[in-house]
Amino acid sequence: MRFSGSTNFSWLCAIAMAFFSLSAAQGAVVINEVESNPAGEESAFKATATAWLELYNTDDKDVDLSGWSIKNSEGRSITFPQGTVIRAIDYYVQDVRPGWLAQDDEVLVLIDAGGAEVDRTAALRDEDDNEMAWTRDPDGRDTDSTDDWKYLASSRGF
Ligand SMILES: [Ca+2]
Ligand SMILES: [Ca+2]
Ligand SMILES: [Ca+2]
Repeated sequence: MRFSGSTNFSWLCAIAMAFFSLSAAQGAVVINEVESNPAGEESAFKATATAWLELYNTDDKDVDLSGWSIKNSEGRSITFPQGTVIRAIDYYVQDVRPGWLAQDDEVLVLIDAGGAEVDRTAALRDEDDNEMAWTRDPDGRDTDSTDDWKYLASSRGF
């Protein structure tokens, strides 16, 4: 009997650590910056500019993005190919096709290879045809608040 208490405690520790590892892993990569309206024309046929989004890995370990995807507010997805890796404390930029990023209240969702939601942006509106973009500030800030986001001079890949 004397040992049952510590056994239970060990189990609780194991469960708590499992939860902690899980949440730490899922929180490691965020959608960090979105440029839906770069200076120039990004619509099809006459494009002179390309819209893009940036991921940021807040963890000190590389993360394998193979099979992860980004879904836009129309439900269309971009899936990262096998072998896609985002380095520790580093950025990954994804250019997108014309029109893929809405310039009016776009919400993007990052989904891992198992189909679980990893991150979600605020509703981002960029009607200015210039080099300003929505970014988490500071990079990686994620409190599930619209205050995480600021409209600043774009910083693609850094
Ligand atoms: Ca533009
Ligand atoms: Ca812009
Ligand atoms: Ca950036």
